[in-house]
Amino acid sequence: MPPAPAFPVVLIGGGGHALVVAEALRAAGLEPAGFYDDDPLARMGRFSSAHAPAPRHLGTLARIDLPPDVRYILALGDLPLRRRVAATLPYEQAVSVVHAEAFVAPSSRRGVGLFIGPRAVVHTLADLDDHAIINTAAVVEHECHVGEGAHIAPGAVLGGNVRVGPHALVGLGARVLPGVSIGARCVVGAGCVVLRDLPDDARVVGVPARHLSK
Ligand code: JB2
Repeated sequence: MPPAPAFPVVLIGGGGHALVVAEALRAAGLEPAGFYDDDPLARMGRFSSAHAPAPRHLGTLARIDLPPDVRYILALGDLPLRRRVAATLPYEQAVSVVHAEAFVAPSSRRGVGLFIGPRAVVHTLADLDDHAIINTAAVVEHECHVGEGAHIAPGAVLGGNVRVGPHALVGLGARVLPGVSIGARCVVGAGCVVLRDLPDDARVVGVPARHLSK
């Protein structure tokens, strides 16, 4: 289990993704210090346990007021929203949350503000840019590059040397063959198998992947 950070961590978001991030924090022995969400009744408010009350609602996403000794993690799943909110927050206060049961190769390079979920694998010399999400049981094989704010969804697999552009989504259970490049902001549908490079903003579905018309 990684050592618990020595400062309070707040969650930016209070929905389903925030629940998963909060669970990973607890697995590392740290209680979330609160959450920001436009909805004060967001689901995070129900995340109590026998040992800890539910995290407190601290304010809306438009008014995030972080004291200098507090760290945050983006805990919103919506990629455009994450990007907008990240631009308003102090970079130096972002913290990564890595589930205690993830495998993260020591040789990998990791930016800040990452979420790496349970059973995820980040393999040899993989390179993760800031605020990427490597979700539950996703596999990022050797020497992959995952761009800023990109999301590798639960169960998705990137073969060796895959490149995923910034703010792209590789959907649930998708497969990307070794050496393939996925452009910025692409959306790869659930279960898709990507055999060839995708340009920026492509949206693909199916096996093998085919482009959706605009
Ligand atoms: O403009 C907004 C917005 N403003 C505040 N758009 C959206 N989509 N959400 C907004 N929110 C807040 O984000 C909502 O008040 C709500 O609390 C939260 C979204 O919660 P939800 O559970 O719908 O989604 P999520 O982003 O936490 O998780 C999604 O992405 C994850 C990666 C879900 O699809 C999860 O199933 C998924 N694992």
